[in-house]
Amino acid sequence: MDGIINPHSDFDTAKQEFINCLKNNLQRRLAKNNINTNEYDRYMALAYTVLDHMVDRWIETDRAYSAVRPKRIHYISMEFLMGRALSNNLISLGLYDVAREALMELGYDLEETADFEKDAALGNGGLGRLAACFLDSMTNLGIPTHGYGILYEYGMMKQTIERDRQREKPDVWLNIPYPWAISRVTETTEVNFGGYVSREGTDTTKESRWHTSEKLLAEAHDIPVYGYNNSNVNVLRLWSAHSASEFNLDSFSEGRYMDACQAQVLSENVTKVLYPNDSDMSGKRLRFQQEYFLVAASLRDIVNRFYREHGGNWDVFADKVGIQLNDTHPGLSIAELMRIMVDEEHIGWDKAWDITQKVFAYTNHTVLPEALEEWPISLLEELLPRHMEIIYNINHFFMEQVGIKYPGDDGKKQRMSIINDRSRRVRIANLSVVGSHKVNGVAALHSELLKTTLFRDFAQMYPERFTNVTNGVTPRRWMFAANPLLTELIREAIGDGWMRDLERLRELESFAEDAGFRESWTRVKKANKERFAAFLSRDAGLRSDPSFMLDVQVKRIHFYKRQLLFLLYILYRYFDLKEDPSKYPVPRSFVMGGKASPSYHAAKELIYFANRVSHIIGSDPDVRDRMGFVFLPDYRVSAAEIVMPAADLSEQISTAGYEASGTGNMKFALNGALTIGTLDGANVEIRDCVGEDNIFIFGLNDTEVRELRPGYDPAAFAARIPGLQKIFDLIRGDFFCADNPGGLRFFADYLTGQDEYMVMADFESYLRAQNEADLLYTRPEEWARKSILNVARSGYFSSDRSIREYNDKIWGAMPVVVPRTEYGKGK
Ligand code: 26Q
Repeated sequence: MDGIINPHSDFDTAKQEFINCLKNNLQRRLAKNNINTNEYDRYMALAYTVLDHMVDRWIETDRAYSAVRPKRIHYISMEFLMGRALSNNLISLGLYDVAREALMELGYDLEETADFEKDAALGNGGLGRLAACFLDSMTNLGIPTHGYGILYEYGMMKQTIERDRQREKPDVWLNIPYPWAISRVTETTEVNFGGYVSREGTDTTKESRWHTSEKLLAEAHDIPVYGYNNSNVNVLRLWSAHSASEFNLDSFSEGRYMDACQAQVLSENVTKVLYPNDSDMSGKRLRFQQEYFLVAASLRDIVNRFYREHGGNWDVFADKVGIQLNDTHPGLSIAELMRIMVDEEHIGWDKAWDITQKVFAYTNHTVLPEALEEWPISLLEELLPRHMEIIYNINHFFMEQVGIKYPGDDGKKQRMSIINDRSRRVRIANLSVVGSHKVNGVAALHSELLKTTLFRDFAQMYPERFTNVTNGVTPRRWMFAANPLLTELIREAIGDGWMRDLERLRELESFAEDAGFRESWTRVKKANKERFAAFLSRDAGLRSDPSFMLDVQVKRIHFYKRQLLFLLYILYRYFDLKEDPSKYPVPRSFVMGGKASPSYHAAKELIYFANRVSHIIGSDPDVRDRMGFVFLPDYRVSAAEIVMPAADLSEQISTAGYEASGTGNMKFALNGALTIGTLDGANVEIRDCVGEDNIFIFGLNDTEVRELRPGYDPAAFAARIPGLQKIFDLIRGDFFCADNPGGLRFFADYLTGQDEYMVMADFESYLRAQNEADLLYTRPEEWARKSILNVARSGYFSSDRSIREYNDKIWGAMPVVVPRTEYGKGK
């Protein structure tokens, strides 16, 4: 094709070739001949140009995989929080510099052009972003991988702040064509619901026929994921729902045209919108349909590919197919694979069950019992009658095993049963544990807690099934793309070996002692704070002073994450400063950001509280040069990419025992922020890696939290801290909401009454840690030294390491090398 860069071109030739390709795309795909018209055309022409450079690698990968017929790993997830694609793809292709200079020659800025892209926000938060990082790492390790998810028409809702409250707006992200997905209309699969089951005889473990009553079509949309370290390309296949009614010709012959059209509309509802991560499952029938829709389409696709590659030889299925369940959301996969094998492939129950257990593995992301999925038996009977039978059978055989191992222990049976007899619901977590050969938590502490709390009985019965794989984040997005200045500085110091093996960041350690290097380090941080301040002003009309220490808490709003602790500290500091402006040695800019689930009332009130506090502090000239506080609206992947490189201090302050891992904590650390945090989730491992002198740890640990809980008296803790009483009085006296009497009283009452997440118990210790942070920041050289050591010692938190562990402990897949067909790697 015209303008494709010849891999042997030198930089200037490559640039000219890139410009030609861009102009060609502008003309032929967009029917424009002038790049100056508008940013949409510019962005699309650029995206098409990038795609033109990617397709050869994609095809070459397919060829290499087909030749090897390797074990393939399938990552099924209701969420993939991909964010933007353009810059990352340019980096993976080694064309970032070429593209930047090509655009520059045409008079445009690459960063600005890339800013036009909307985030693909097909996820709520940590779990969804982890899936995206994992696809990136699986590709970079050469593991033949397929991601499976849903192409929601509306992703994570947009958050605006109106009169200080969160308002949710639909995320209309497909109103312009999404260039990074290729629709594969020939890969459409059917998904069925409803009806009844028949068989010869009465044994439900035998081959049966499911007479379905409702048929949907799942259309495939493929998003390629490109390796940076290699030439591999793996695909994220997202399904969208469509009606199959055009096949129901009889309804037309009866003249029911409008009925058929209505069926069309109803079918498409299934993939209309991403559900928020609240734990109330009632009335979530559509969510259940989404989950089965993903499961059925993906399993069909996996089996089809297996047929193409291995015929119908089910003896090798478990050697060739691994399926990772991202939480219990795709847990119905276990029943679906059994159904396919028993009913369609004529494989007997026992052999089918053996294969199923070898294929599946399940990752748990929370110990909060209220977040466990339980679906009413009546819902399964109505929508998935055959699956309900299969689940009863799985449970029957499993209960037999439990009975053999623990004779007479009915409590055990009740707790471990897949069927909750009292609520008449199916426990998807128990199904997922029983149907998998491995179950993992996402950080060391979390995996231990799974074994002693949530899955205690299971861990006793099957100790070898439980394992840990600590989360990680992809350095391609979270360092190279998000923090080009730091990346360049590190390259100048230690070369680029670390960019393929993040543990080699350790080579930076000695530079912590180099005064000149520390100065450059601090300059980069300052520049990133300026970039953040510019973003904040452009995006939200808010101000943050880049000369202040930047202290950030960004994550979903949830009481266990304790945004209240942060907010209370901000208030405490504010009133202290009003009394004595010299009390704190360091001026600080506090940033809070995150979305509350639309039905999580208290979390939304917290956002209101934060915004009220932010206005009061922001409009007070007494403290203006000592502190600032803003609530960053619409926190999302692309905002994270700006704020994380800018942060000095990373707030990771959940009640110990509640945050499964956290991944923001890792992103901050890799970008040189110091962590102030509790011994929760992966914070424990961050402390182990960076060393306790280089992190501010405070608060109760998980054991102490458990021990303190009976008889916990938050008011007694509050009374110990002078200054807090005044804050509670002001809250109760409507100081922060004069126009809204009683509007914030809940928070004062909650903190001194229920305080479920023990904010008060940790407050004093948090104050001490915050003071330590101030003190250290008064010695910029020391701060920089610790910041450098944090980065140098955080290579462990690359998701490449996580994926290597998944492969060693769970999958056992062989990487496949794809021959290079690519273009030169930049300058
Ligand atoms: C369930 C049923 C119905 C509707 C929605 C949901 C649902 C959706 C999303 C429940 C939970 C989630 C998301 C959970 C999540 O993001 N957990 C986080 O996972 C991260 C990656 O492992 C961890 O780092 C975080 O600690 C954990 O909170």
